[in-house]
Amino acid sequence: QVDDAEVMVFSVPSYACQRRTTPDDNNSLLTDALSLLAENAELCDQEGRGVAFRRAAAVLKALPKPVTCMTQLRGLPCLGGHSLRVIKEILDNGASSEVESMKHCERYKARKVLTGVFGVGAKTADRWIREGIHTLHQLRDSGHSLNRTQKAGVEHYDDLNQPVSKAEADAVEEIVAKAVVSVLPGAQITLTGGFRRGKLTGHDVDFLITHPEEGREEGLMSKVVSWLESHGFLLYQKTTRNSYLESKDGPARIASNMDRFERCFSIFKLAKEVKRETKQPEIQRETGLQNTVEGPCSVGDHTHIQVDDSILQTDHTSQSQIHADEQRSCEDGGLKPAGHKPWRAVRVDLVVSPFSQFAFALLGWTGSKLFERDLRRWAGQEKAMSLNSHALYDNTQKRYLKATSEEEIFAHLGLEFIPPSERNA
Ligand code: 8DG
Ligand code: MN
Ligand code: MN
Repeated sequence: QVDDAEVMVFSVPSYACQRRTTPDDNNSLLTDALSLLAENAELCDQEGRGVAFRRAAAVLKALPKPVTCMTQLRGLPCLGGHSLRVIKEILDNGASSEVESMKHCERYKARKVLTGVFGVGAKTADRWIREGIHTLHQLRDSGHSLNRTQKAGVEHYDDLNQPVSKAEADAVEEIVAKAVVSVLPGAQITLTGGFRRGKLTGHDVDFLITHPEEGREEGLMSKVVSWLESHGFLLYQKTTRNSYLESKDGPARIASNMDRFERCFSIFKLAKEVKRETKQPEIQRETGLQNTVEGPCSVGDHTHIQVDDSILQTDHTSQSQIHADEQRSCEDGGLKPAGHKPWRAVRVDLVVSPFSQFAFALLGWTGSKLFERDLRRWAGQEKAMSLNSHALYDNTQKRYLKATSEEEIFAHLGLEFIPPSERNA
């Protein structure tokens, strides 16, 4: 028994953007349980409950030491009665009965499998579940017609549900960098999302693309996508156009969550890391690209294409190979073991921002989602400002506040600067 007087009582500020949260977690037993409850609420389309559990998990994630007793949590923000009950049960018994029974619930498992398909959200999953569809096999046999995104999601289901490593993110970055400088010299790419925050794995790889001369970035996305497509790197892509400039919404609407950058949701065909043999030609070792990135297919006859000062290996049969794969997958619903293919599918998000909005875009696309949510809530509730990935508007002064760096945005908001690696709320 620990005496109350000796117990370390934690204290954390209530907005996630006021806290430093590294990728490590001293309380993963507790935060995993609360995250599962959050996930379940989100799968049930109960966003409010989901956010409440996410907030509770984030508070525990920010603690410098493992929680050992409830007394330590006195006065902590964002811990509601439900979350506290779950925490207490885990501290007492090592597990939460609610979480354990949820994990074994058929409906939960079905929701997880179905929303695990890229392009399937909570509503679609629930519609299918009401029809008795709980598995991918049942989905295939149901005869439902899937849209293009969902077809890709089913086809690459296993790959897309396997975490992306940092090494794979780096390999994707080299490909995207090559594409970007090839179609527009001087353009810049920045890794955003979880990998910018120092996470070791992710569900996708996120990039922000810009050019230091305002306006030069216009039309960039379609060129980048064409380059990637012609080099056989894309299994799927969906590009949406910028609509910010065309909008007449004005400042009143800028707090909206969706931003209007030109963006591309894609699935990359990434060569698996292959053990290098000594017979590698000198020139390939010097390029730097060769060691981590191979052409989409590393077997068969290679064609070498000169791009800038580097060489990319591209197998020109790759496109027909993709079509052959697709056909096979259409027949078996993408549910067959993939076998020994030399590549794997990786989700990649690309966003293009004009240079003048770059700092806001970078801040907005670095996350975490809860950190972003609280930045905007802080801006609105504490500072009478509206923040989004394009701009910061001061509702009192009735003007936009300019910024060319994340540091300036934090300063405008009256917040201490939190570096990306400490935004893992
Ligand atoms: P993970 O992929 O490693 O699992 O985590 P992540 O990188 O933090 O999550 P993400 O889902 O890839 O999202 C990265 C950031 O992008 C996150 O801060 C939220 C942000 N984001 C979207 N969609 C949109 C959007 O439509 N507008 C804006 N402004 N941001 C968005 O995911
Ligand atoms: Mn991400
Ligand atoms: Mn993403």
